[in-house]
Amino acid sequence: MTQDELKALVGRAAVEHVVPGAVVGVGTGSTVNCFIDELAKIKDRIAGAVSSSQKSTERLQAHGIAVLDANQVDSLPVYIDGADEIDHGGHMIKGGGAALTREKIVADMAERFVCIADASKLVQTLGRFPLPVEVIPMASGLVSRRLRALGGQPRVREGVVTDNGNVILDVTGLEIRDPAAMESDINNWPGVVTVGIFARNRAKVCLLGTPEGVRRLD
Ligand code: ABF
Repeated sequence: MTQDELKALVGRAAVEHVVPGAVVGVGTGSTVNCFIDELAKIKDRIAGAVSSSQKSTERLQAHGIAVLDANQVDSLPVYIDGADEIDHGGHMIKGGGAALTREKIVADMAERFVCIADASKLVQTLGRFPLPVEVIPMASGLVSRRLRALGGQPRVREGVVTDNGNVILDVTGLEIRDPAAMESDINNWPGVVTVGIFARNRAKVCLLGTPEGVRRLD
């Protein structure tokens, strides 16, 4: 099976996790695009969606799915999104698409994060994928120095300004053995908006696309 077929497989499987009658949180990326296309088939059974990016919003609306402002929504039973890396505990690196801040907000609103990914995203230890950190531009030098002190090599992502007007540092060379500790440490540095470690908001369920079918990690 191709990687695209594996993404389509988990996109279909994710529909079973949508709660009928409720608003669903929708992430970003090519795997989520497959999910959105499947969600369209049951759009009459949901109350709408909260989206983590402009791209997903456009795709949802093109299917006739109502996209609600996050501030209009009090309860979100489930958030479905992809990842750049996921470990066996459901901790993830996200932000390859630069939407990490909105993704973390919607993930935090939701009771349950369902991660959908092809099996190549599963790792023993997070860190091979460069860790994205969204930073207020004035602090990029300061934050870069602190990331170097942790053993990482940060680089400003060229040509990218986030939806929030900030820059992204991509950090290579980190072995993230304690995702929760590193997430809260980096999050506390002045100038950091969001670090792309999702440990506090880790996936409760991960649906992994494999050639043998959907593998579920709880
Ligand atoms: C979002 O999209 C991001 O957090 C992650 O960077 C990316 C995964 O995209 P894809 O499904 O295209 O690999 O979920």
